[in-house]
Amino acid sequence: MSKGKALIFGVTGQDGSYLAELLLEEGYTVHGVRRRVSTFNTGRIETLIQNPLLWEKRFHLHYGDVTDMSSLSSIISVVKPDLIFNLAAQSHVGLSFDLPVNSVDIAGLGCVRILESLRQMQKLSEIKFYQSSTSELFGGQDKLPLTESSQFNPRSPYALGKLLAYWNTRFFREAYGLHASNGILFNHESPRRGETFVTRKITRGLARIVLGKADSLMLGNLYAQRDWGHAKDFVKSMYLMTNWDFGDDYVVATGIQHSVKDFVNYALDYLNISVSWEGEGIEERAIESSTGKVMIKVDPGYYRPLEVDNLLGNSDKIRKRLGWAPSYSFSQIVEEMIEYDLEDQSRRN
Ligand code: NAP
Ligand code: G4F
Repeated sequence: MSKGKALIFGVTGQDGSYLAELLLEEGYTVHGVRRRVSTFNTGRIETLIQNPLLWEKRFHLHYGDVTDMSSLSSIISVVKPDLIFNLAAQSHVGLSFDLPVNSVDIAGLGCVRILESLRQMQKLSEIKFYQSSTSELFGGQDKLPLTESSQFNPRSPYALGKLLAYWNTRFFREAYGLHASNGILFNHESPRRGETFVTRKITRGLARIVLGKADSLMLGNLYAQRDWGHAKDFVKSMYLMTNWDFGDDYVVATGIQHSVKDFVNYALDYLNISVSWEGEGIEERAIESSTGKVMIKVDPGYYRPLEVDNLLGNSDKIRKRLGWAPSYSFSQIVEEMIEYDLEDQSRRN
């Protein structure tokens, strides 16, 4: 028997796909919202669609968009969910500087539209709501490590949109008694990470170089520091939040920090590639020791108008109260992503 119905906005993304798998394992019927686009966007949930025991039995998809309130009301009234997870966003921080209105609309007003649809439909007492908030809210300016009470200092249109969603989620909890939680998620990665985020760009780019499909890899700020975990661990935290007695806000982080350059060096070591780093700033590059070729270069085109230099989280609250803990180490994440990209790239022409 189904444990209940979960509705996921952003089901086609990295986290949405892992969350759908987790909820199905936990016994839920899962409904996901996908956008109508001109290319396939269901690659990450293809195994669920192809599974005859799940597809349109315990796993369903609906066309919708968080910028279109009428689609949200109609999906919610058809599905009648017990749990709603809002993971929908234009989630690329760098791109949000070029698409500020769209990024704020999806990340910020998207959450307002979902919760306002629930309020108008008088569904607030029947539903538990989860919002994917972000460590980008902190902007890397406060004392580290960052906790639920650290100061917010958003430094991108993406973070500005997420700030609205964060406060709107709290507002619905406090004003209307909704069981609503914010996961203040630090960076999390996996082989399903979008190809333009830095970790996947590195593992995919190096795999292509190893296979002779590319000569070099161009990166931006090598010295940004992030607290990187695995997406599979992070989606567990979302489920735990909706299962607790009341909604609340939680930092979700590993508590371990690495720079972009550390990530590159770790990946190179794993691939047995020896390089020497030379130059500084936009002249910095990694030269392959055996060939003398430039393998990695800095391209200032990837610099952002405002950077978040330093993110490190303290997740004591969720660890103590909900028993959450990361299970993947940094090295396991890098290795899994490299192995995936080596195999994936060798399959492609
Ligand atoms: P992702 O791979 O970029 O997935 C984003 C999802 O949102 C995709 O399913 C995307 O659909 C969907 N989406 C975009 N615009 C939409 C719209 N207008 N209406 C409905 N759906 C829309 O991101 P992720 O890494 O899985 O992250 C999930 C959420 O957590 C995001 O909100 C992100 O901002 C937040 N977050 C992520 C991290 C991280 O490190 N991964 C950390 C903190 C917070 P398409 O597939 O059609 O594009
Ligand atoms: O991988 P990134 O693009 O992730 P970023 O900006 O930290 O954002 C991710 O994590 C947030 C949580 O903290 C999420 F809310 C957000 O949705 C997203 O999932 O960049 C990481 C760092 C940045 O400092 C960036 O400037 O890597 C630096 N970087 C250096 N070279 C690069 C590159 N980033 C990208 N995307 N591409 C580069 O070539």
